[in-house]
Amino acid sequence: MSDNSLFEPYALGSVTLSNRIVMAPLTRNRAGAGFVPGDITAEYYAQRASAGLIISEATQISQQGQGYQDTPGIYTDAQIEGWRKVTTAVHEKGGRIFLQLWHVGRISHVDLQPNGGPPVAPSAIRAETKTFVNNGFVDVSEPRALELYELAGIVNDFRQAAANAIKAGFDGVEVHGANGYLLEQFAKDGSNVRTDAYGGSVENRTRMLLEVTAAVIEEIGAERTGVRISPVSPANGISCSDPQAQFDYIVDQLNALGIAYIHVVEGATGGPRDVAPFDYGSLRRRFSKTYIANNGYNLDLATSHLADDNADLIAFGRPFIGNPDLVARLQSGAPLAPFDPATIYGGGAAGYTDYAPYSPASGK
Ligand code: 8OZ
Repeated sequence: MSDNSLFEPYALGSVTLSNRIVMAPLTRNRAGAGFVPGDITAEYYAQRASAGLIISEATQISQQGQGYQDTPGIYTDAQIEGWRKVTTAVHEKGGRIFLQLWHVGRISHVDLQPNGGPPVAPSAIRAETKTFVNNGFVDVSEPRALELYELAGIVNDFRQAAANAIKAGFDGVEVHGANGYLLEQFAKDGSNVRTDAYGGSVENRTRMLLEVTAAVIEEIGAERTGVRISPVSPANGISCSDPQAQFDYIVDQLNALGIAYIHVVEGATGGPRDVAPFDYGSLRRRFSKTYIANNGYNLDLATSHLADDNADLIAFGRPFIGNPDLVARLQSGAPLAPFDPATIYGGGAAGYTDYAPYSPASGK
């Protein structure tokens, strides 16, 4: 197995990763009061620090950007201090960690919004999906369309959040441009019917993502900035009539901005990889730096995609929930442990920090 490049180091921007396995962002809803990550979250990520790179759970850049209960933020001093414990714990174990910056847009609920107001979106179109709030899954609230004058403030929230992430000790940030959240709501025409400079053409629909990315780069540098996209995923009730044209353009522009990586959810997020035709090779060829591939990978698929040069790094999501030592298990051929679906979202240590590394004695 030593000839498998999955287990070899890799230079990502200015950081060296000990292998090509990335822990994908996973929402776990365990932040404490004030949406501050606690000691248990530091323990959870430190347990998984053998990943070449950890990308944190999606983290809201403002209260307006929150869409689910008990997700962490990166806009208060207490949140920065909470995250500093996480980055310190991961670095002490030799790991690397980026923070995923998140604005949910319309995927939210009035109970989470400032003054109980409506969530914001490019257009006032409610998504056919649910959010997790008040300890249960409920329909998302009807959003209001953002006024043109409000957009610069959101760009600035991303910029400030990126600065805060570096202050908290992160190695970089990933802009969440995927899975039906705000930046993808702008990019895909099923959720954007604006008639100003942020809607209509492929170029206009991409404007918000590019302004956010440029602001983050200005703040922390392109070598510490990545962007996650999900060209054909229907996650969170999103749709796009022309994903190949839209995402070829997005990736050309991101390439011109010089970011460290694109992180591509191939297919339906957490679902079938072949949900719709799409040429990921086109994105790969258009982007000169690192391509992180995600969604439904196992050891064989990861190995073959690296050997065929379809990707530089492979991100695993759900397998990291039950396998803190996923890298060692993949390398040794040990079986993977299942995870309990009932404890993914919310709760305490159970189903969070109590998954054990592989034990040859028990075979689990
Ligand atoms: C599952 C539950 C809540 C949020 C994503 C941030 O899909 C998420 C998410 C996933 O990117």
